[in-house]
Amino acid sequence: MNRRMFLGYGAAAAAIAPTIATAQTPARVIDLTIEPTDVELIDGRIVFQWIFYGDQQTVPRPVVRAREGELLTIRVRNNAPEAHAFALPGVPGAEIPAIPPGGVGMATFAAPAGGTYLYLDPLHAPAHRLVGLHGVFVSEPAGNATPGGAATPFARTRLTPAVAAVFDACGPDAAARFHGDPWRPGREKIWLFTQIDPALCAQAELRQPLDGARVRQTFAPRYFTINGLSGFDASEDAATKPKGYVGQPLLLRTVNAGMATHAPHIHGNHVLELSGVDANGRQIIQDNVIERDTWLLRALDRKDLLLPFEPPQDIPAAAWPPREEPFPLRYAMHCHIEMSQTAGGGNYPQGITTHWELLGPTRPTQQG
Ligand SMILES: [Cu+2]
Repeated sequence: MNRRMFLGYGAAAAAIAPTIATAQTPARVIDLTIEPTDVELIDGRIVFQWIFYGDQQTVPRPVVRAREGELLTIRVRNNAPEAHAFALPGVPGAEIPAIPPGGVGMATFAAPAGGTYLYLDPLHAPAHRLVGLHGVFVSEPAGNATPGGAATPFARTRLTPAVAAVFDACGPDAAARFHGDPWRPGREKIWLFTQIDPALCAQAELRQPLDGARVRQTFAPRYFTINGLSGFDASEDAATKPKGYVGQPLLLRTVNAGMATHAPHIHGNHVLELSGVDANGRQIIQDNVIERDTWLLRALDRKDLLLPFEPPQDIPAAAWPPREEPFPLRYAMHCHIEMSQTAGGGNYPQGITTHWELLGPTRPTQQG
């Protein structure tokens, strides 16, 4: 396929294409730019990072969205003074091996099965992605309904009976396990976790050679971020904090771009673990869905979970809805790997933490 045939500009984080691409449809072009950037951390410290920017070069780490099967050309401009690369692990053909300083690289591929993916710079792995070059890619599924007719974030051909049953259990039926609305596409939050080692960032800024094996041994994270933020900044970030009424299930797309393991832990509701990845980065849809209050996110893990927005199970039915505690009820999410709660080696709780909010016991549609 001649890549130079594909003309036209797309926006990163753009709306979903209205049609599924065919061989006759030109690829939609998504532009990303790699820029050296100074980033201010939660305690005021400035570190050097490389960042992928999207549309107009203003949006850092843009969420790239596509429709399953859609033909895409990712076009990456490298504005840094050293070579970079691009990859979407688990997606065949989604790779640009090397982009020279000032150069542009392209890869054309079909958007993968519905689900959550991580794009990154694979050079000197894990060095370049740990200095900041990573972001989330979301594929919206084609033909995603369960046999019972419920929408899901996964390809219908990959759905397992267990995951289909979760989405079939969300709905207006009085007997539904998660009584309320069905899950709706777009009702989601992305939680992109990573870690920052200022010493590694300084090496990158000074253009010292980065050796992946050595970085793996010496990486000493001192800052921990969710969607690029830490502590108070993350806990009040609208793009990070799930909000809704009882009966409004929400998808959590959780991704670990770093090297340290995380164990996100959530109060108020259990989450249902729907998907993960195998050792080669290929998507796994769970065939046994487990309710969790804590889930494991190893390096490069991608897990989709459903936050059901049900009445908290610890509250007896006779005491629900609460009469003395006013809504919204706020619940914490914090990582159970304790170092990730700190910043700069000890500043607690300025690491990976956020909140979610239960706005009320019934949805506004029911309140008339
Ligand atoms: Cu806790």
